[in-house]
Amino acid sequence: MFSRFLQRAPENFLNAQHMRDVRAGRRGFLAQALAAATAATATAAATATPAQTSQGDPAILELPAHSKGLGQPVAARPYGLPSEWEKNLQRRESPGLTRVSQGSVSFSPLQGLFGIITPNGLHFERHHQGWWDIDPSKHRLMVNGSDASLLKRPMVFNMDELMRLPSVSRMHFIECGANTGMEWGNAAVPTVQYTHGMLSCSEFTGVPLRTLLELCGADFKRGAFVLAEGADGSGMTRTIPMSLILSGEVLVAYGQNGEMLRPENGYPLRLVVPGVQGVSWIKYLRRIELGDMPYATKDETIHYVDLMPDGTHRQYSSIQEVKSVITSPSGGQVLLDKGFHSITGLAWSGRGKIRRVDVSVDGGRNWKPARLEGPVMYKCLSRFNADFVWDGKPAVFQSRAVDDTGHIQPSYRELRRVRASRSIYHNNAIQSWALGESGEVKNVQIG
Ligand SMILES: Nc1nc2c(c(=O)[nH]1)N[C@H]1C(S)=C(S)[C@@H](COP(=O)(O)O)O[C@H]1N2
Ligand SMILES: [Mo]
Repeated sequence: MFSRFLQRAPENFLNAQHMRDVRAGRRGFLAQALAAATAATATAAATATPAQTSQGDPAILELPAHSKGLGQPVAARPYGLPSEWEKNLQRRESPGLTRVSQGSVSFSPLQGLFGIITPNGLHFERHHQGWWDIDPSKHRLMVNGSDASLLKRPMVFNMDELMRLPSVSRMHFIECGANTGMEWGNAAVPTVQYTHGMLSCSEFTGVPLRTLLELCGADFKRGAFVLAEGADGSGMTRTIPMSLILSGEVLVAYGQNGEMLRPENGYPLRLVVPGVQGVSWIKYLRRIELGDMPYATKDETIHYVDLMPDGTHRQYSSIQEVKSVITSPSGGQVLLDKGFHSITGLAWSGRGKIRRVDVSVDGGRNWKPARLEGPVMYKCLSRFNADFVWDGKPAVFQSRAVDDTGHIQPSYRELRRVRASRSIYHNNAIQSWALGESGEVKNVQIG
């Protein structure tokens, strides 16, 4: 899988020269060894099926050490780790984004991930005041009412008590409201890891918040809002509307992809608020309060508001609208050669399921439906694929998603018409990647 390794090279925007070198070498090799296969490649290009193989490569005839010796014993590593050869696939901090790393972001390497699930070690991180590894035996969750008439039986749960309750497991994406926030004015960062990497998707396990509120005797009519509070020093507090909670989809979660949450992601307890921006997914969850009006906390008034073109601020715009991005080929990657390449990417909507994704290779003049790979789930990432045969000329890759409520992902022109260009949050515009004649792919903005 030579070319896949190249495409998954690390901060590949920094390594463009290396990739050019390897590609040049590969080209030379291909020229010699694959002369006979040229006809086959041309046919493949015409029928859009991959045909490049390492036919004629003498490496297949050599017996390497691992075919002759004794391998490693079982449980040499009691908790498994990725291959040594994959160690460049990392979440990365964007240098200079914040003054201290405790109040920063690490981005998921979307360019190197397959399918829809983010491995726990590569889930993006966003902390306002650093992360903690909290002793679960000491952690407590309090559920109370803003006054005694709203909630009859205030309770304090420990982790054992929570984990005895009936649980559900659901696959959902989480996207920080500031994802793609650096791109509002112009194309600013080189790779999909930095343009879209505040996005991850996991199977979360926990107790519906509704169940806990029922146990505590909540008045669901008057108690129209819930305040969720984290245990870290940032004093993260967010208002969650009861309409989301009543549906049963808001979870008090302890599980992530079959194991306990990672400390960076809120161990031992976090809120899961499907479809809503990441800031509402309170980590290190310590308190739930039932109230009868929105709380207008600091994280809803000073932060996480949208600057509108007329200078006013929009509050509580929490839904992550329909969005998609091509993860490969994407900024910083280099296409090895002309011929067949698979275009692949992710689509999601905070309103429901993805209905379709269209892909353009000419900057939005022509669109073709991509293949949506199943299962396509509610408020979850969906994987799409499309075929591309490169003729060696410049191209511009774009994807445009539509969700099952009929919302269509906007172009930059359409988005700026209603949101202008000086916002931070909720940029769901169509992403463009420009392919040059050299094979290098770059972040550009169109329209
Ligand atoms: N307690 C607490 N919860 C928090 C935060 C935080 O700093 N402290 N950050 C929020 C923000 S802005 C986001 S985008 C998500 C990020 O979740 P992750 O770090 O698991 O990716 O957590 C949210 N919940
Ligand atoms: Mo966030």
